[in-house]
Amino acid sequence: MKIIGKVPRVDGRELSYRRFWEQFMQANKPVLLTGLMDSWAACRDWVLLDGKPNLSFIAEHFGSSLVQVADCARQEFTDQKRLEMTVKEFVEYWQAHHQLSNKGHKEEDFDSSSLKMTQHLLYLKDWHFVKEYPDYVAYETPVFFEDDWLNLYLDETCTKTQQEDGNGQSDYRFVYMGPKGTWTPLHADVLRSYSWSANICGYKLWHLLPPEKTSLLYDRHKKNTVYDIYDDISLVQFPGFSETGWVECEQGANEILFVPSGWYHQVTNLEDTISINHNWLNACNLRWNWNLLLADYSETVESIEDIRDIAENFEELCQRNLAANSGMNFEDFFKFLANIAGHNLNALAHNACNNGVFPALSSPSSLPELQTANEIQDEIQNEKWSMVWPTTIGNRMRNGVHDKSQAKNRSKSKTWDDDQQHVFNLCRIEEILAEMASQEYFIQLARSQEVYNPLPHLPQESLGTDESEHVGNSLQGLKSLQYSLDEALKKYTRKTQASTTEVL
Ligand SMILES: O=C(O)CCC(=O)C(=O)O
Repeated sequence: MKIIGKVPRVDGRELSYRRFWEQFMQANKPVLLTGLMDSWAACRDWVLLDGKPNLSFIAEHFGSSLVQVADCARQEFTDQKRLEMTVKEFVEYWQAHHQLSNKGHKEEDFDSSSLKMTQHLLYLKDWHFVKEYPDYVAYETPVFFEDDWLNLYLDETCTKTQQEDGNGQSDYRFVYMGPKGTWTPLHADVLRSYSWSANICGYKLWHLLPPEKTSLLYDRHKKNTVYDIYDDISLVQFPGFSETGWVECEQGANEILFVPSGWYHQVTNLEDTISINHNWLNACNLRWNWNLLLADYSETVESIEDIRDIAENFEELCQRNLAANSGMNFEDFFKFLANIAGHNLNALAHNACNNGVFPALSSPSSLPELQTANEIQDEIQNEKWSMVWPTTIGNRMRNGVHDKSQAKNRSKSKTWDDDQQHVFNLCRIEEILAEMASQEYFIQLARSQEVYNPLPHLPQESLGTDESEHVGNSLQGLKSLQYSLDEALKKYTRKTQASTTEVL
């Protein structure tokens, strides 16, 4: 395997949010951050003095949790075979595994229970620890990873019933733990999200491939990617693999790896290891998510093209398959965007009140009036707000270019003032909404006049009357939201341009 570079190691205490944003998050490059975990309870409670996992603590406090465990010795389709067990059972397996390794036995020698039997190598994965133990604050998300729309949205919308029924993902915050030798096969992250992975104890070896090289991983039928990069890969089956060049990362305890969108990676625990990881989306990688959905959608349509004429509702069937295969369909994505857009509009209004720029709204008691998108939109359109928009950044915001004079001295906090960040977010959301509105799925939904209103509070009057006779609620929602964003952005840009002219 050819190694073409190492992931840079940066002291997180010396890194500004702005530099992280520019050099890693927006640039989509990996980085290993140190010095950010000193105060975490997990680093204190889950680790023994010799740096090994404190398995007794884990079994005693969290033993009854039911978790997913991957058997690293068994492939099942494109992943490892999954089992379900309690944390207590997993810890028992791990302790027995230690005994075997210490005695120099081979696993085949041991067969007293099914779990301790031959050639199992078990790795606890995807444990929704924060959801399960909200009162035990094991760690704090570092500021660099706080702009997380995915978990924000799921925390707000995923009901307890959905969680209990196992319908949909409850959140994307996980704990992983496993003995030396456990590993995760080659993959790019779900929804093409970013991930961060923090080692509480142990040691991981990562190999990462830049996204522009992804095509080299596919088999000759362009269907599947390589499963295990350390295998003896057949060049007949995977003709591009020999040309791959990998970025390597050796991650020790108390180090956090930022994994950018679309980078395929394979991970091996070189020691007994516990880690915490989150997947997340924001304005910088939203496009990755949308492009993946579009690609997966095309694939779905192609795969069932032969039943198009006999299917009762072909488009709906495609969307159902898309949700099952990709974890999200167009409607889910739309609801997600609408929710986040609402947050950003709401925050713009909120900040303006708090800044006291607009005294009539500065008393906290007036804030609840601004809680619906409709009300916010009315406010945003009001001339009174012309004083609100920040004065330093103009159209450059649309390209995500920072004003170099901003936030020089704020090493820990976010770079932009919040309003600039919100406008940037809204620009990115708007671009994608415009593309969504042209998708057959939304057009068809609109024509079918189905009662579907993901955003009952969105303004309806912004639509042309002719059009609104023909379209259903879904498209109305989409258009209304786009209209709100357009107005907000126009206002922002107008004011910014005016003040730039004044300065000149
Ligand atoms: O730690 C592992 O085994 C896998 C983690 C991973 O793939 C990720 O955080 O994206």
